[in-house]
Amino acid sequence: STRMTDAHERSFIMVKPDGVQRGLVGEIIKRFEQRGFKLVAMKMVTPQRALLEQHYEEHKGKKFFDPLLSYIGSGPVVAMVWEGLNVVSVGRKMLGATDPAKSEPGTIRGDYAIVTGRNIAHGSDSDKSAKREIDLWFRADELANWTNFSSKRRR
Ligand code: RTP
Ligand code: MG
Repeated sequence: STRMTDAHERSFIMVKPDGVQRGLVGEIIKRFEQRGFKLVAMKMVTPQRALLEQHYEEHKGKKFFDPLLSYIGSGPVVAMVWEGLNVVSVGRKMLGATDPAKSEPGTIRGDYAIVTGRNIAHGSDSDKSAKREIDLWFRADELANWTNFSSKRRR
């Protein structure tokens, strides 16, 4: 839901191949954990072209589409789902601007990247995109349910 009070809002966050190769997986996970978000799913996978065509369908026909798919499909990515209040918009702020030249220092791209074509990580740009992307990358039974965890702990 897009309500500002949805503590169970989810976002699809992906460490791209350059982020994986540069050893930034732990750093990115650490930032989301420390901010207070909960990890609900994670896997390392080299994505097939068909999946990437769907994932980036909004960019089909643009000049950077083919280079983008080659880049993301070039090696393993770490696909994750993070949960928490406003995780979509806060996650985008944590990533920084698409073009690292415009990303503020302190953001992931602002601290670790210099070019748009190698910008370390992806984050869903809306609640609707998040739901679509999570459905593309994960089966329902791959998502942890934190509500169940906390009720188990109380018992
Ligand atoms: P992302 O989807 O990966 O989180 O990035 P974003 O929302 O910040 O940017 P978006 O406009 O969705 O673009 C997706 C990815 O395509 C590559 N790109 N290259 N050469 C270019 O002009 C260009 N524009 C975009 C980037 O890797 C960007 O993250
Ligand atoms: Mg995008």
